[in-house]
Amino acid sequence: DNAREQLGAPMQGMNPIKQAEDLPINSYKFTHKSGITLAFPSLSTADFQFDHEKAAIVMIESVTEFLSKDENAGLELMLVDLSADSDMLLRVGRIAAELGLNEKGFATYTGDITKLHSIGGLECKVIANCANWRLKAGGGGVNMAIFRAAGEEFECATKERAKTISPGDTIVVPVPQSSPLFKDEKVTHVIHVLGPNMNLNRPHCLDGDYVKGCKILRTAYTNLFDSFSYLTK
Ligand code: AR6
Repeated sequence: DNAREQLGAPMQGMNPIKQAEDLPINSYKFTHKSGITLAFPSLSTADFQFDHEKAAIVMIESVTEFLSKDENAGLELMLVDLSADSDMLLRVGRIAAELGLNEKGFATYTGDITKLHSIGGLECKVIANCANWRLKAGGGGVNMAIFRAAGEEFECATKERAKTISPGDTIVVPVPQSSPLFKDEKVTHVIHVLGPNMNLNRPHCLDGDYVKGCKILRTAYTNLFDSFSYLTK
């Protein structure tokens, strides 16, 4: 609960609105001001090899549903990816712009999710991680970057919470105040999420079953956004 209090009321400078000329070409700024932002990567679309078109639709539907609920007023969701050429950023950015989601609290951002404050000048207190089922450090992608940036104390904090995670589930871990992720990046919570896996070389492979896959992806996004919302209450 202490950790929840850290989120508290919106802080000044929290809204990641940037000047138009600073924005990477495929970033869309929030067009309303509020305060508390979840930064999240596109679940399952790199190492887990999920189809991008299907993933974009599920993400947009989940984002739309979340932002339409009164109880989530003032909360913002920001999709982050490393490269301005990211296929998912471009797809999702395009659909979001068409649907006017940027006025409702959705944005995309190009950059490293572990350096949003030090490099991006943003303050996203909650970030999401594309975890593996053993909640282990390393592996690659966002998981490796977050565990590396957060240090040993965060690895211990994760282990204390849970040993494994099931597809579609989330595990919320408060970031220890001694962690560089807390000190340098102002991140107070990491939400581990396990998305659906279509990679034959990884556990829980769905072997191309996109009926199950889309259902699990939908559940993963819903659980992620609900965990974020819960933290802010
Ligand atoms: N900052 C922002 N976005 C990133 C970063 C970063 N530092 N690194 C990668 N991305 P992935 P998955 C983007 O592979 O497909 C791991 O090995 C990336 O471009 O991290 O769910 C775990 O241990 C892509 O758009 O997640 C799991 O076993 C998105 O993040 C497995 O990968 C997700 O890519 C999970 O695979």
